[in-house]
Amino acid sequence: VDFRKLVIVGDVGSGKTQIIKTLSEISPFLTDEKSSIDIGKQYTTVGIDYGRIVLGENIALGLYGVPGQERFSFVLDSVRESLWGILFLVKYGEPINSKNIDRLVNYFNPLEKNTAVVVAITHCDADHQQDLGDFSLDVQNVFKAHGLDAPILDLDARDWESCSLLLHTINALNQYD
Ligand SMILES: Nc1nc2c(ncn2[C@@H]2O[C@H](COP(=O)(O)OP(=O)(O)OP(=O)(O)O)[C@@H](O)[C@H]2O)c(=O)[nH]1
Ligand SMILES: [Mg+2]
Repeated sequence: VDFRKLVIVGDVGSGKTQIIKTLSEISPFLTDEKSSIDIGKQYTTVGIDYGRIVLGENIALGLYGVPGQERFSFVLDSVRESLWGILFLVKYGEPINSKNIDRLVNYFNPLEKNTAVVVAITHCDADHQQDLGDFSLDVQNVFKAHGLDAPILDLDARDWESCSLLLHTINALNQYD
């Protein structure tokens, strides 16, 4: 069986754990714990969340959700290599954490390793002062500064179709490079 790895990174509360809950065909291994510091929600990922789906005959995809809080970033070392793709989640309505994006891009180095990168904007269902289109352009520019021309999609991490479309986008990137 061909086993591929998708790593899901991004801000606290952006929906990394939720995507795994939505997509995984096995009951996911989740590492949510009550956060000891105030991050605006009760539970946060402290290890690697894991889910798995079948992509095709003899192809399995492992979904790895890493913690959004930087203090847990040492766990990234176990999901750094041989990636099928990196999914960056950005939460609409919050200031873009470009420092964190920079840190992750430098860490995974997708340009050099030719790893597919897709960016998804979550929480688009809520209204915010900044127009969603403008927000997306700002996000795009953060990646462009790294020479990455990554597709940017709107995503509802709770919605299976929305998450599936995203996988198709990553699949397409892997076929045409
Ligand atoms: N309305 C809405 N809620 C969402 C969306 N994506 C995720 N959520 C919800 O936002 C909350 C936080 O999502 P999580 O998946 O726990 O966030 P996370 O990225 O894993 O956060 P950390 O593990 O703390 O880094 C959950 O209640 C999700 O169901 C979205 O697109 N729209
Ligand atoms: Mg989480």
